[in-house]
Amino acid sequence: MIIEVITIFPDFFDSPLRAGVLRRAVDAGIIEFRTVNLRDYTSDRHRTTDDRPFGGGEGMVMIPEPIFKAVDDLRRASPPPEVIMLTPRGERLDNRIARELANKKRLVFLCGRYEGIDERVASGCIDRELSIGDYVLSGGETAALVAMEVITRFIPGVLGCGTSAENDSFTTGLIEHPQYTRPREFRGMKVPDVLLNGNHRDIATWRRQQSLRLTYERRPDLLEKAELDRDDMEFLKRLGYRPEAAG
Ligand code: 6GU
Repeated sequence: MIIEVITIFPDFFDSPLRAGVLRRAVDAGIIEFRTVNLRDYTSDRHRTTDDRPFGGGEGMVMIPEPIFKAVDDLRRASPPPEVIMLTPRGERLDNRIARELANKKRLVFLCGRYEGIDERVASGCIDRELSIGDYVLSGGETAALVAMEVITRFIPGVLGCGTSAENDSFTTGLIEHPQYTRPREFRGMKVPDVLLNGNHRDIATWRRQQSLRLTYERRPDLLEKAELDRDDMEFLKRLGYRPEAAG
């Protein structure tokens, strides 16, 4: 997959791409990443990318011309990319969308500044608007990084053997069970016995129940969509879960 990011802060992406899952995906040749400096598509001496809003008001608005030029340029590629603008008013990014985007050959992310982008960009230039949550970032760059990481995790071969984003919390529909490692006792806090006795069925049952318990306590909304069997339901009922009343 080729990911191109249109931004006025290309340096922003340097260090995040030198670590973790994104770096591994780049090193393995699974993704190719390029930044596109929006200022390279400006046509005035000052390399202007924004201007004052018509109608007045606070803040500056990104002008359409450099954005259209940059996107036109990137759309000439084959296959043509899906062009996504990061903005708090977009559709909320989740695992379903990440999985869908992980199948694309090319993505272009357009990072806007929060104060605004000329509306003609949304109506005439891009394919889709995405948000990463109900809060405001001053620019789309951090959101683009989040999107890139989430999407990359769903590309086959990116996560190590045996692990995959398909087993993670929210993909299975439940919060993950707690994990422990050495030492067996730390500052008086002990690792649960069940994890130490080597009975794999007991361990699996314990983990499933811990997942259910954590999800019930912290994200009961997730239980409505999770795949639950009879044992799960019985366990949840003992905790006080009442399906009809949930939400
Ligand atoms: Cl995608 N952009 C900005 N600027 N703020 C956000 C966001 C995106 N998602 C949540 N807040």
